[in-house]
Amino acid sequence: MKITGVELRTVRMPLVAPFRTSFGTETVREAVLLRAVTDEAEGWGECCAGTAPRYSSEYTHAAADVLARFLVPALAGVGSAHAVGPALAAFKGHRTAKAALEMAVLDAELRAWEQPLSQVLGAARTTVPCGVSVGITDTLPELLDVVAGYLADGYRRIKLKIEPGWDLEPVEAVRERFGDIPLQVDANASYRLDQAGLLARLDAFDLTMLEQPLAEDDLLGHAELAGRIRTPICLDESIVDARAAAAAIALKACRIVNIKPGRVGGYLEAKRIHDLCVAHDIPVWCGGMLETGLGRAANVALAALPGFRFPGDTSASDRYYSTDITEPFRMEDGHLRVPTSPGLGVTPVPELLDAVTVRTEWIPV
Ligand code: NPQ
Ligand code: MG
Repeated sequence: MKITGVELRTVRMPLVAPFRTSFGTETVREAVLLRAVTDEAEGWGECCAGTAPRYSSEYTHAAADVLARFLVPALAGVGSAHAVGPALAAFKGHRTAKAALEMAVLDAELRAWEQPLSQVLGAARTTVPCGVSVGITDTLPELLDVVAGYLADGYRRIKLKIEPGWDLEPVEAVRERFGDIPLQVDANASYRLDQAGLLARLDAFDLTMLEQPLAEDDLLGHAELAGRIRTPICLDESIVDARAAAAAIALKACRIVNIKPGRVGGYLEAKRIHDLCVAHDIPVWCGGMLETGLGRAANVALAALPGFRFPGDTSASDRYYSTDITEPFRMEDGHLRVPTSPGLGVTPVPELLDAVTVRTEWIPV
């Protein structure tokens, strides 16, 4: 397979409701999408970086810039997805941009081979259970209404976003109102180790896990915290690649791993982390980054692997978008169907894609 070039597109998609976390409030999802053109097939990629570098150091304009200047041109001579990572290794960081590029080449390659992504990754199921991530609200009654709506939709577990000042009370209110539902929390690195006493009070609520309480680069802090609380710690931001996952497991910094392909540099590295975690008996689950139907399709394929043992943030398309750029993912009995067509198994609808595109650039390889 010979790669001709890559089209970079920046899209802006309105969210159905503002999504508030400890690092800010999003009302519009800006994302960089890629279309890899080869002599055999075309493939789509999605960069999960956000508008501002608040979740991680990456952001959309920087991702588009590093792709155009360095990453896409470095694909000269690359003929398969497995060669993308090595070809980009000389460039430091920018994992979400690298992940998007590898995803586009992988999609093109699998479409040429007529193989679905799920099969190539090693999927063990045809549907995956869905969880949903619930943003911070202004009031507790508002939060309870939002959670009630998602439970009525059929979501199999609820994840509450927390931050200092919005933690014990919302968790207690949700437990009191909805009883013994699968419930977990995500702090997006908003606590410090000296708040371990406060976090230990979450133990009373039987949460499935506490996700990323401390800073991204604080594996030792998480290991220390793990000795002071009973709620299992799950790491998200800290797991930037398979080596970080190995270190976190060795240090006992986490008992569960959130896998986001964008955060770790691609679906192939995500698969390596899955295999490593299975070997260490560490359950994993698939995170979410407010993906369009493209990233959602690939995440659902990944979430079908056997080591994924909790419902993911792989929600239905309508959790985020009233109109997606692909055929929307719909929840059936709390599950999404794993795509079965070659590659991602979904393609953008040209008119829908054009309607949300704010910038297009062609980068020859
Ligand atoms: C998490 N996702 O697990 C992330 C955080 C997140 C579904 O909770 C733009 C770019 C908006 C990145 C919102 C969920 C985002 C974003 C949330 C990441 O930590
Ligand atoms: Mg998280």
